[in-house]
Amino acid sequence: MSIEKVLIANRGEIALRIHRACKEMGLATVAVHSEADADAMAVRLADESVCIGPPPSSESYLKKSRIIAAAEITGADAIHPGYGFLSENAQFAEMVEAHDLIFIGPKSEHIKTMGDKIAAKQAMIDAGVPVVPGSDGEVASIGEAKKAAKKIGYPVLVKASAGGGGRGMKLAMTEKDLETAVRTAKTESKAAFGDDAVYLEKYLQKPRHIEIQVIADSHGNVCHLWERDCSIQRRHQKVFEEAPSPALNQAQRDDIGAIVARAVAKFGYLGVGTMEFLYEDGEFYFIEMNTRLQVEHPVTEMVTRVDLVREQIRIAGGAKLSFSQEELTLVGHAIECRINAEHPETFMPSPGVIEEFHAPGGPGVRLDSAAYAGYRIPPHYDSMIGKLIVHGRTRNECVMRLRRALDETIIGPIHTSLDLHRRLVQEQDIINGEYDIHWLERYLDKS
Ligand code: MV4
Repeated sequence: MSIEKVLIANRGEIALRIHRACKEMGLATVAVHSEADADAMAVRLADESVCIGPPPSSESYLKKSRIIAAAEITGADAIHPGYGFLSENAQFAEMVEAHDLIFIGPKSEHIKTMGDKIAAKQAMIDAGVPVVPGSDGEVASIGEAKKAAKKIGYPVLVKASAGGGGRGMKLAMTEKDLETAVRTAKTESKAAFGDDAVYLEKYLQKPRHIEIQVIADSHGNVCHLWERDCSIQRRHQKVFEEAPSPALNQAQRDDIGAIVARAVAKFGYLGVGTMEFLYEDGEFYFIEMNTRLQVEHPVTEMVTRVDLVREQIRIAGGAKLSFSQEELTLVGHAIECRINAEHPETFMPSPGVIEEFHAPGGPGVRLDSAAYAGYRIPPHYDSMIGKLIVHGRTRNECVMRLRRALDETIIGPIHTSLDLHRRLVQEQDIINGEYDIHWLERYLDKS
């Protein structure tokens, strides 16, 4: 079961992140890439690379059989899916295992359960996790929906069971809106996911998005690595993430962490995962679980000094976690800014050539990016070109360091979100850590 060569089934900064973990473990790497990514940094650095198809991800990074063929041709033992693409595709995880390769991720049955949001919520209720008050599973008819909503109390959110990440949600302020909300949610969900199952939840008006990082090995060891606060987002795209959450005290974070770790152990989960909660008025409400490594994993790495990608690979190879819950400590504060190649006003992708590139450095600064001077950003993929992560002993030190690091960073002449971040770190609410999930959209509306 030992892993010697890892195929990286992803692109951009996360492909490089996985390559770095592999190299530090003495493992060989295989980069797969589309025709648009031939000059990617991960392709250049990997021991071997395989072109798996034309630029559209549907023809390359999403082509299961081509990726598996690339692993077989190069003699890779394991496949790391990164995030996005095939990372939460239970069928791909199954296919990988069926070809005697190791999928660096959870068991396919757990990917499947968590992909079904109704099943995920039920599993977490059974494991003792607090959830948002809602319907008892699916609402199959308007009549059922009305009955459930009356019990829950308006406003209610209609959510698609096959959705997640904000896709396929409809708000009903009063009973008058409910029929339309349920019908459109069902129609849209059927069209997008081929499944029209929906459920209801009480709509929380001003929560924070707080997620708990967990990790479990195949020997029954489960740890939580506390939380990340990801409330600063626009249209369900996170912009700025931090750990620990400025809204919680140590007793609160230890309590919710323990609840989550116990639930994950009961569920029999393997690998890294994130439980997403809404947090309002001192209470946590589970909404979804992500069964992948997340974009914002570095903030947790900075405050716990755990290499999550290294642990993922160790776990997949059958090793025990390299730490126990008691050995873990939270040190200082970390903030991540996502750097997107996008227009500052319209937020439309703004690809092109990066001519000038200067990475920030110095104490407590980490830049996870696969970009370089001369790099052409292909127009076919997500606009995120990197992440700036800063650590400080206190939140204030972290914010001051972040300002300084943002001022050092040069990426041009393309448009990026760096200017937005430079403005955000001057805002009193951000400095004070006083925000909810609607803060950024309100801020952008008035500025
Ligand atoms: C909610 C909610 C309010 N009440 N559920 C959006 C993404 C998906 N993961 C769940 N989402 C929400 N679910 C209830 N019962 C508000 C949101 C929501 C949100 C959640 C987290 C981060 C940003 C958000 C932005 C808008 C709405």
